[in-house]
Amino acid sequence: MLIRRASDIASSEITPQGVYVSRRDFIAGAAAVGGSLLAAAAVPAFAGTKLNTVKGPFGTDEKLTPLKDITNYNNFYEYGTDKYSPAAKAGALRTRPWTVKVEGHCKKPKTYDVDEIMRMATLEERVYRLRCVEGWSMVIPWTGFPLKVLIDRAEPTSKAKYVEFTTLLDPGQMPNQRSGVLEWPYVEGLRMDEALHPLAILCFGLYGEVLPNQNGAPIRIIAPWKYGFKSIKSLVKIRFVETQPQTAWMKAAPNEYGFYSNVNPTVDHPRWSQAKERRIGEFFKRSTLMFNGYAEQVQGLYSGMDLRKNF
Ligand SMILES: Nc1nc2c(c(=O)[nH]1)N[C@H]1C(S)=C(S)[C@@H](COP(=O)(O)O)O[C@H]1N2
Ligand SMILES: [Mo]
Repeated sequence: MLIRRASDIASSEITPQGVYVSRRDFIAGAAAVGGSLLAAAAVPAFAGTKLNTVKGPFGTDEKLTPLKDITNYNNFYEYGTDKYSPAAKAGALRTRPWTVKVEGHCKKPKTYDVDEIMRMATLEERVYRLRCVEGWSMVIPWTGFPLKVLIDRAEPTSKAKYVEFTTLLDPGQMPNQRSGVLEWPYVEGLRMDEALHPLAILCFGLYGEVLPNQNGAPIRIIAPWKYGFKSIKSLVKIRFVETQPQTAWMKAAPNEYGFYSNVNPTVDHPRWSQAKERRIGEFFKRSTLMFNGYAEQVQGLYSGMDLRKNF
Protein backbone atom coordinates (compact mmCIF):
# COMPACT_ATOMS: atom_id res chain seq x y z
CA MET A 1 0.00 0.00 0.00
CA LEU A 2 1.43 3.33 -1.02
CA ILE A 3 -0.67 5.39 1.31
CA ARG A 4 1.29 7.36 3.85
CA ARG A 5 -0.62 9.44 6.29
CA ALA A 6 0.79 12.70 7.62
CA SER A 7 1.09 11.01 11.00
CA ASP A 8 3.30 8.28 9.49
CA ILE A 9 5.81 10.72 8.10
CA ALA A 10 8.85 11.02 10.34
CA SER A 11 9.28 14.48 11.77
CA SER A 12 12.80 14.54 10.33
CA GLU A 13 11.22 14.55 6.86
CA ILE A 14 9.15 17.55 7.67
CA THR A 15 10.63 20.94 7.16
CA PRO A 16 8.89 23.52 9.33
CA GLN A 17 5.28 23.38 8.32
CA GLY A 18 3.55 25.86 6.14
CA VAL A 19 5.18 28.11 3.67
CA TYR A 20 8.39 29.56 2.46
CA VAL A 21 8.02 33.12 1.32
CA SER A 22 10.73 34.64 -0.83
CA ARG A 23 11.89 38.16 -0.12
CA ARG A 24 10.20 39.48 -3.25
CA ASP A 25 6.87 37.92 -2.29
CA PHE A 26 7.31 39.03 1.28
CA ILE A 27 7.55 42.63 0.21
CA ALA A 28 4.84 42.37 -2.41
CA GLY A 29 2.59 40.72 0.14
CA ALA A 30 3.16 43.43 2.70
CA ALA A 31 2.33 46.12 0.18
CA ALA A 32 -0.78 44.41 -1.13
CA VAL A 33 -2.42 43.48 2.14
CA GLY A 34 -1.52 46.83 3.63
CA GLY A 35 -0.62 45.06 6.83
CA SER A 36 2.57 44.66 8.80
CA LEU A 37 5.55 42.82 7.39
CA LEU A 38 5.03 40.12 9.97
CA ALA A 39 1.46 39.56 8.89
CA ALA A 40 2.56 39.36 5.28
CA ALA A 41 5.18 36.74 6.09
CA ALA A 42 2.47 34.50 7.49
CA VAL A 43 0.20 35.01 4.53
CA PRO A 44 1.04 33.05 1.37
CA ALA A 45 -1.49 35.03 -0.59
CA PHE A 46 0.03 35.17 -4.00
CA ALA A 47 0.25 32.84 -6.93
CA GLY A 48 3.87 31.95 -7.43
CA THR A 49 4.78 31.93 -3.72
CA LYS A 50 6.77 28.76 -3.04
CA LEU A 51 5.29 26.18 -0.70
CA ASN A 52 7.20 23.77 1.51
CA THR A 53 6.12 20.32 0.42
CA VAL A 54 7.08 16.70 0.88
CA LYS A 55 6.53 14.06 -1.77
CA GLY A 56 3.11 12.53 -1.21
CA PRO A 57 1.63 9.15 -2.11
CA PHE A 58 -0.17 8.08 -5.32
CA GLY A 59 2.50 9.31 -7.71
CA THR A 60 2.61 8.53 -11.40
CA ASP A 61 5.46 8.25 -13.88
CA GLU A 62 3.40 9.90 -16.59
CA LYS A 63 4.74 13.08 -18.10
CA LEU A 64 3.57 16.19 -16.27
CA THR A 65 1.39 18.59 -18.23
CA PRO A 66 3.33 21.86 -18.71
CA LEU A 67 2.52 24.66 -16.27
CA LYS A 68 1.47 26.94 -19.11
CA ASP A 69 -1.28 24.50 -20.17
CA ILE A 70 -2.47 23.90 -16.60
CA THR A 71 -2.81 27.65 -16.07
CA ASN A 72 -4.12 28.74 -19.47
CA TYR A 73 -6.66 26.05 -20.35
CA ASN A 74 -9.18 26.04 -17.54
CA ASN A 75 -12.78 25.47 -16.62
CA PHE A 76 -13.95 28.09 -14.13
CA TYR A 77 -17.42 29.15 -15.20
CA GLU A 78 -17.45 32.04 -12.75
CA TYR A 79 -15.09 33.70 -15.27
CA GLY A 80 -16.70 32.49 -18.47
CA THR A 81 -17.45 29.25 -20.26
CA ASP A 82 -14.44 29.18 -22.57
CA LYS A 83 -11.07 27.74 -21.56
CA TYR A 84 -9.13 31.01 -21.81
CA SER A 85 -11.28 33.43 -19.78
CA PRO A 86 -10.18 32.14 -16.35
CA ALA A 87 -6.52 32.97 -17.02
CA ALA A 88 -7.49 36.36 -18.44
CA LYS A 89 -10.00 37.35 -15.76
CA ALA A 90 -9.43 35.51 -12.49
CA GLY A 91 -6.73 37.98 -11.47
CA ALA A 92 -9.62 40.02 -10.03
CA LEU A 93 -10.16 37.47 -7.26
CA ARG A 94 -8.89 38.60 -3.85
CA THR A 95 -7.61 35.47 -2.15
CA ARG A 96 -6.74 37.01 1.24
CA PRO A 97 -8.26 37.39 3.71
CA TRP A 98 -10.25 34.22 2.97
CA THR A 99 -12.39 32.16 5.28
CA VAL A 100 -13.90 28.71 4.99
CA LYS A 101 -16.99 27.92 7.04
CA VAL A 102 -17.28 24.35 8.31
CA GLU A 103 -20.84 23.70 9.47
CA GLY A 104 -23.82 21.36 9.50
CA HIS A 105 -23.96 18.03 11.32
CA CYS A 106 -20.74 18.22 13.33
CA LYS A 107 -19.68 18.81 16.90
CA LYS A 108 -17.14 21.51 16.12
CA PRO A 109 -18.42 23.91 13.47
CA LYS A 110 -15.99 26.73 12.86
CA THR A 111 -15.09 29.49 10.46
CA TYR A 112 -11.42 29.03 9.59
CA ASP A 113 -8.97 31.40 8.06
CA VAL A 114 -7.52 29.62 5.02
CA ASP A 115 -3.99 30.02 6.40
CA GLU A 116 -5.03 28.17 9.55
CA ILE A 117 -6.24 25.30 7.38
CA MET A 118 -2.98 25.28 5.40
CA ARG A 119 -1.03 24.72 8.59
CA MET A 120 -3.10 21.76 9.80
CA ALA A 121 -0.90 19.17 8.12
CA THR A 122 2.24 18.71 6.09
CA LEU A 123 1.78 19.89 2.53
CA GLU A 124 2.34 17.03 0.11
CA GLU A 125 2.98 17.07 -3.60
CA ARG A 126 0.58 14.65 -5.25
CA VAL A 127 0.74 14.04 -8.95
CA TYR A 128 -2.81 13.26 -10.04
CA ARG A 129 -4.48 12.83 -13.39
CA LEU A 130 -7.38 15.20 -14.00
CA ARG A 131 -9.98 13.93 -16.49
CA CYS A 132 -12.47 16.51 -17.68
CA VAL A 133 -15.93 15.26 -18.61
CA GLU A 134 -15.41 16.98 -21.97
CA GLY A 135 -12.77 14.42 -22.97
CA TRP A 136 -9.39 15.98 -22.23
CA SER A 137 -6.98 15.22 -19.43
CA MET A 138 -3.86 16.55 -17.73
CA VAL A 139 -1.29 15.29 -15.21
CA ILE A 140 -0.86 17.84 -12.45
CA PRO A 141 1.46 18.07 -9.43
CA TRP A 142 -0.94 19.43 -6.83
CA THR A 143 0.02 20.57 -3.34
CA GLY A 144 -2.29 19.72 -0.47
CA PHE A 145 -3.22 17.17 2.16
CA PRO A 146 -6.13 14.82 2.79
CA LEU A 147 -9.52 16.48 3.20
CA LYS A 148 -9.96 14.01 6.05
CA VAL A 149 -7.67 16.14 8.22
CA LEU A 150 -10.17 19.02 8.26
CA ILE A 151 -13.21 16.74 8.45
CA ASP A 152 -11.82 15.01 11.53
CA ARG A 153 -11.32 18.39 13.26
CA ALA A 154 -15.02 19.11 12.81
CA GLU A 155 -16.08 15.81 14.40
CA PRO A 156 -19.04 15.06 12.14
CA THR A 157 -22.00 13.34 13.80
CA SER A 158 -23.74 10.16 12.63
CA LYS A 159 -26.19 12.34 10.69
CA ALA A 160 -23.40 13.52 8.41
CA LYS A 161 -23.90 11.27 5.37
CA TYR A 162 -22.63 13.68 2.71
CA VAL A 163 -20.39 16.71 2.48
CA GLU A 164 -21.54 19.73 0.48
CA PHE A 165 -18.96 22.20 -0.88
CA THR A 166 -19.66 25.76 -1.98
CA THR A 167 -17.62 28.26 -4.02
CA LEU A 168 -17.54 31.98 -3.28
CA LEU A 169 -20.58 33.95 -4.48
CA ASP A 170 -19.48 37.45 -5.45
CA PRO A 171 -20.39 38.72 -8.92
CA GLY A 172 -18.14 41.73 -8.30
CA GLN A 173 -15.13 39.41 -8.29
CA MET A 174 -16.60 36.63 -10.40
CA PRO A 175 -18.27 38.48 -13.26
CA ASN A 176 -19.82 35.49 -15.04
CA GLN A 177 -21.99 34.90 -11.96
CA ARG A 178 -24.13 37.61 -13.59
CA SER A 179 -24.97 35.08 -16.30
CA GLY A 180 -27.44 32.24 -15.90
CA VAL A 181 -25.18 29.51 -17.27
CA LEU A 182 -25.21 27.74 -13.88
CA GLU A 183 -27.12 28.36 -10.67
CA TRP A 184 -24.69 30.25 -8.41
CA PRO A 185 -22.87 29.66 -6.20
CA TYR A 186 -21.21 26.56 -7.66
CA VAL A 187 -21.98 23.61 -5.37
CA GLU A 188 -20.48 20.13 -5.30
CA GLY A 189 -20.72 17.16 -3.00
CA LEU A 190 -19.17 13.88 -1.95
CA ARG A 191 -20.52 10.99 0.06
CA MET A 192 -18.92 10.96 3.50
CA ASP A 193 -16.76 7.89 2.81
CA GLU A 194 -15.61 9.43 -0.48
CA ALA A 195 -14.68 12.67 1.27
CA LEU A 196 -12.68 10.70 3.86
CA HIS A 197 -10.83 8.67 1.22
CA PRO A 198 -7.07 9.30 1.29
CA LEU A 199 -7.07 10.30 -2.40
CA ALA A 200 -9.38 13.28 -1.79
CA ILE A 201 -7.37 16.36 -0.94
CA LEU A 202 -7.69 19.97 0.03
CA CYS A 203 -5.46 21.72 -2.48
CA PHE A 204 -3.54 24.97 -2.10
CA GLY A 205 -0.98 24.86 -4.86
CA LEU A 206 0.47 23.29 -7.98
CA TYR A 207 4.00 22.85 -9.27
CA GLY A 208 5.18 23.68 -5.74
CA GLU A 209 3.67 27.15 -5.65
CA VAL A 210 0.48 28.79 -4.39
CA LEU A 211 -2.47 28.08 -6.73
CA PRO A 212 -2.95 30.55 -9.55
CA ASN A 213 -6.40 32.14 -9.21
CA GLN A 214 -7.65 30.46 -12.38
CA ASN A 215 -6.97 27.05 -10.81
CA GLY A 216 -9.18 27.74 -7.81
CA ALA A 217 -7.17 29.79 -5.33
CA PRO A 218 -6.86 29.91 -2.44
CA ILE A 219 -8.33 26.47 -1.64
CA ARG A 220 -10.07 23.81 -3.66
CA ILE A 221 -10.93 20.12 -3.60
CA ILE A 222 -9.26 17.51 -5.80
CA ALA A 223 -11.01 14.13 -6.15
CA PRO A 224 -8.99 12.53 -8.95
CA TRP A 225 -11.18 9.46 -9.59
CA LYS A 226 -14.08 11.72 -10.59
CA TYR A 227 -14.60 13.99 -13.58
CA GLY A 228 -12.88 17.34 -13.13
CA PHE A 229 -16.04 19.26 -12.35
CA LYS A 230 -16.29 17.58 -8.93
CA SER A 231 -13.01 19.26 -7.96
CA ILE A 232 -14.58 22.52 -6.80
CA LYS A 233 -12.56 25.74 -6.79
CA SER A 234 -12.29 28.75 -4.45
CA LEU A 235 -14.06 27.02 -1.64
CA VAL A 236 -15.84 29.04 1.10
CA LYS A 237 -18.11 26.49 2.76
CA ILE A 238 -18.03 22.84 3.79
CA ARG A 239 -21.33 21.57 5.15
CA PHE A 240 -22.11 18.15 6.63
CA VAL A 241 -25.57 17.10 5.49
CA GLU A 242 -27.90 14.14 5.84
CA THR A 243 -29.19 13.96 2.27
CA GLN A 244 -27.40 13.94 -1.08
CA PRO A 245 -26.55 17.51 -2.12
CA GLN A 246 -27.92 18.99 -5.34
CA THR A 247 -24.81 19.99 -7.24
CA ALA A 248 -24.61 22.89 -9.69
CA TRP A 249 -24.24 20.49 -12.62
CA MET A 250 -27.15 18.27 -11.53
CA LYS A 251 -29.35 21.35 -11.37
CA ALA A 252 -28.19 22.49 -14.80
CA ALA A 253 -28.61 19.13 -16.59
CA PRO A 254 -29.75 16.22 -14.39
CA ASN A 255 -29.78 13.75 -17.28
CA GLU A 256 -26.15 14.56 -18.12
CA TYR A 257 -24.52 14.94 -14.73
CA GLY A 258 -25.20 12.66 -11.80
CA PHE A 259 -24.05 12.98 -8.22
CA TYR A 260 -21.28 10.38 -8.41
CA SER A 261 -19.58 11.48 -11.64
CA ASN A 262 -16.97 8.75 -11.35
CA VAL A 263 -14.72 8.58 -14.39
CA ASN A 264 -16.19 5.62 -16.25
CA PRO A 265 -15.29 4.72 -19.85
CA THR A 266 -18.29 2.36 -20.05
CA VAL A 267 -20.94 4.96 -19.24
CA ASP A 268 -21.22 7.59 -21.97
CA HIS A 269 -22.28 11.14 -21.45
CA PRO A 270 -25.64 11.38 -23.29
CA ARG A 271 -24.04 13.55 -25.97
CA TRP A 272 -20.61 11.89 -26.36
CA SER A 273 -18.53 8.83 -25.55
CA GLN A 274 -16.34 8.70 -22.45
CA ALA A 275 -14.20 5.82 -23.74
CA LYS A 276 -11.22 7.95 -24.78
CA GLU A 277 -9.51 11.14 -23.79
CA ARG A 278 -6.99 13.53 -25.24
CA ARG A 279 -4.08 14.20 -22.93
CA ILE A 280 -3.33 17.89 -23.39
CA GLY A 281 -0.16 18.13 -25.50
CA GLU A 282 -0.64 14.73 -27.18
CA PHE A 283 -2.05 14.08 -30.62
CA PHE A 284 -3.48 10.57 -30.37
CA LYS A 285 -6.28 9.85 -27.95
CA ARG A 286 -5.73 7.34 -25.19
CA SER A 287 -8.22 5.03 -23.51
CA THR A 288 -9.89 6.40 -20.42
CA LEU A 289 -9.32 4.18 -17.40
CA MET A 290 -12.00 3.15 -14.92
CA PHE A 291 -12.03 5.60 -12.03
CA ASN A 292 -9.38 7.56 -13.96
CA GLY A 293 -6.84 4.84 -13.14
CA TYR A 294 -7.52 4.84 -9.39
CA ALA A 295 -9.74 1.71 -9.38
CA GLU A 296 -7.45 -0.16 -7.03
CA GLN A 297 -7.84 2.57 -4.44
CA VAL A 298 -11.54 3.46 -4.79
CA GLN A 299 -13.56 0.63 -6.29
CA GLY A 300 -14.41 -0.68 -2.82
CA LEU A 301 -16.45 2.47 -2.20
CA TYR A 302 -18.90 1.39 -4.89
CA SER A 303 -19.16 -2.37 -4.49
CA GLY A 304 -22.72 -3.50 -5.11
CA MET A 305 -23.72 -0.20 -6.71
CA ASP A 306 -25.07 0.03 -10.25
CA LEU A 307 -22.72 2.64 -11.72
CA ARG A 308 -24.96 3.03 -14.76
CA LYS A 309 -27.77 4.28 -12.54
CA ASN A 310 -25.44 6.05 -10.13
CA PHE A 311 -23.50 7.90 -12.83
N1 LIG B 1 -16.19 26.82 -8.74
C1 LIG B 1 -15.88 26.09 -9.82
N2 LIG B 1 -15.14 24.97 -9.68
C2 LIG B 1 -14.83 24.23 -10.77
C3 LIG B 1 -15.32 24.58 -12.05
C4 LIG B 1 -16.12 25.77 -12.16
O1 LIG B 1 -16.58 26.14 -13.25
N3 LIG B 1 -16.36 26.49 -11.02
N4 LIG B 1 -15.02 23.78 -13.15
C5 LIG B 1 -14.69 22.38 -12.89
C6 LIG B 1 -14.23 21.66 -14.06
S1 LIG B 1 -15.39 21.28 -15.24
C7 LIG B 1 -12.94 21.20 -14.19
S2 LIG B 1 -12.48 20.21 -15.50
C8 LIG B 1 -11.91 21.60 -13.21
C9 LIG B 1 -10.75 22.27 -13.95
O2 LIG B 1 -9.70 22.58 -13.07
P1 LIG B 1 -8.42 23.33 -13.60
O3 LIG B 1 -8.89 24.54 -14.38
O4 LIG B 1 -7.62 23.71 -12.41
O5 LIG B 1 -7.68 22.38 -14.49
O6 LIG B 1 -12.39 22.51 -12.22
C10 LIG B 1 -13.70 22.23 -11.74
N5 LIG B 1 -14.03 23.11 -10.63
MO1 LIG C 1 -14.51 19.59 -16.55
